[in-house]
Amino acid sequence: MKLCRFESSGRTTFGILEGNSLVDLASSEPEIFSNIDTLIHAAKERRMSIEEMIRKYVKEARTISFEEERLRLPLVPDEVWGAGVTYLRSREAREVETKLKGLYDEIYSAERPEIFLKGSGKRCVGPGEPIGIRSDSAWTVPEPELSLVLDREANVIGYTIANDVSARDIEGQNPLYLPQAKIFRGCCAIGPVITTQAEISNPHSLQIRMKILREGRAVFEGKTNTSSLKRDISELLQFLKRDNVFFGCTVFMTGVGIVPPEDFSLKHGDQVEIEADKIGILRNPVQKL
Ligand code: DO4
Ligand code: MG
Repeated sequence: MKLCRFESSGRTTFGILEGNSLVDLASSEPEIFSNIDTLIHAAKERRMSIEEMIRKYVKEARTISFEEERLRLPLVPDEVWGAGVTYLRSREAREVETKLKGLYDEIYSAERPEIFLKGSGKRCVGPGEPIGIRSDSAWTVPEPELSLVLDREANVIGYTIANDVSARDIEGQNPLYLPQAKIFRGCCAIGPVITTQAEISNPHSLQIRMKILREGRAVFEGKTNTSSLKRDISELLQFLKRDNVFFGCTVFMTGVGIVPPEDFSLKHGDQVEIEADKIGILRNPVQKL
């Protein structure tokens, strides 16, 4: 199932995208279907799966026709975490940008993966909302990443796509600047939906695509497959979970495998489209801050 938040009659509601329809689950049981958190909680209390809960109430819910503009950030995560240098392409690109040669070669093969805090849902944007370029960055790129949606016990509830927008010049200057390269207004886009875990039997075989449009023309196109991930997703998750605490829902980005060439930077007015099999396309305009 594809969980989403969408605009209906002037308010944001929670439901599912089914074929060409948006089903407003909150219209049937507002307390259960207020958001993904309340749904997870209600399902646990009743010892039911999320899918079973939805099937139980879906017939009573109001349905409207799908329009992409209606989609909103599918969840407001308490925290967003990221894994880094999990694809060969990310390792190569980072080695080019850094002054500390060998740093990313080492992390790519080390037992412990790179894991960093990207921020909270308050800095995330949803479908159609602007992602940011820092005012002090001249080299910023989008990073399309398959991402896990986790509950309070760090169980995988579903999958979404996140755009880990990153300032490569700041990151390349000094690795200690990573939080500044990664955390700013509009630094993370998430969406268009959360596809429940049951629908994705193998997260290691999903095609990821990215297209960047400038004045309507594609100036970059790339693709990868999650089969090229250096590490198993469960291994990444084990490291994230170790002695950690999870509040509400967490989004965990699994790293980027598509990086535009070194002379490419996002510009104000660009449009970024990132796509994953079984999840859909997330489109965001770019804004220089
Ligand atoms: O070490 C820098 C960040 C790496 C990252 O974000 C990625 O590989 O996706
Ligand atoms: Mg990344």
